[in-house]
Amino acid sequence: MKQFKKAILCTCLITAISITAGCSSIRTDVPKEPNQVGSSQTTVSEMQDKLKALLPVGAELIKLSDSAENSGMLKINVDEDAQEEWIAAYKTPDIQDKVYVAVFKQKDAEWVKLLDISSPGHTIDYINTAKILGDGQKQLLVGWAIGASAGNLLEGYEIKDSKAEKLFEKMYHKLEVADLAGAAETGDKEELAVWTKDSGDAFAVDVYRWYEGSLVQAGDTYEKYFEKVVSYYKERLEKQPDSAIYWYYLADAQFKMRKPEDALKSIEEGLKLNSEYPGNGKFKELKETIQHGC
Ligand SMILES: [Ca+2]
Ligand SMILES: [Ca+2]
Repeated sequence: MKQFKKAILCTCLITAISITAGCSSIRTDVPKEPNQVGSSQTTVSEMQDKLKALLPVGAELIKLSDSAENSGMLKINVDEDAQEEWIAAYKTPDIQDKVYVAVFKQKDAEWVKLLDISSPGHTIDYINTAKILGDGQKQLLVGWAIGASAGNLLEGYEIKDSKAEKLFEKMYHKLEVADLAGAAETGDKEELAVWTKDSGDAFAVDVYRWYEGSLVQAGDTYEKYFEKVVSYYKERLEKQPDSAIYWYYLADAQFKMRKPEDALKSIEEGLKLNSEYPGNGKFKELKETIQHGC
């Protein structure tokens, strides 16, 4: 739990979380930058020069992770063929508060730019690939940091036949990307567990999966996934039992993991506090939802 807390508060730029059956574990999954690139033994430095030549004049590559050797480039497969593409993050000299991400693909001897997107925020929070569509390929995920309060904006892109198409946008404060098993999914789609900040370290949590053209709530993953959310709030309530917001989200998590009786008990604890926020009205709303869902 301590490890999870540390990780979820971590502001590492590139983090992926793998969840295995029966337990959860966390790993920082930074795609590797090889010392040598391709069969021609091109060095990373030479590769930087090649890609920079395709960027606007004066563009500077920016770091994609905290690792010292990070060069602002990632080698990662983002489309339907087995060959890896290069992703570069950069800034231009004229607009310093904007970040760009470009994807390059090698076609014959040439490198071509498939995608060049700019941030609505000032920096990058997350970048990786994941099996969102469940078609056997991985799609590109880019999380732009908007601000401490507003959080981050996640964008998903499908890159196919040398064309990039934006699939979705989703706001988040903390994000987990993992293949969460669920009864409604027979493929190997990865799900997005989205933690949205409410107040302090209290988050509204939900899990989403791609289904028929959009991200939808993956309710079939709740029973297993929300075990960790329940633990998260129970741990905080041990130290701060008079926090109504923790009781509220504990009840929400218990309901989602199909423990309505536990959820109703948590609501009663929350109601006793007569808190200004989230207020008894919110507790009663949740109670009604639970009673209708029972
Ligand atoms: Ca590829
Ligand atoms: Ca899944």
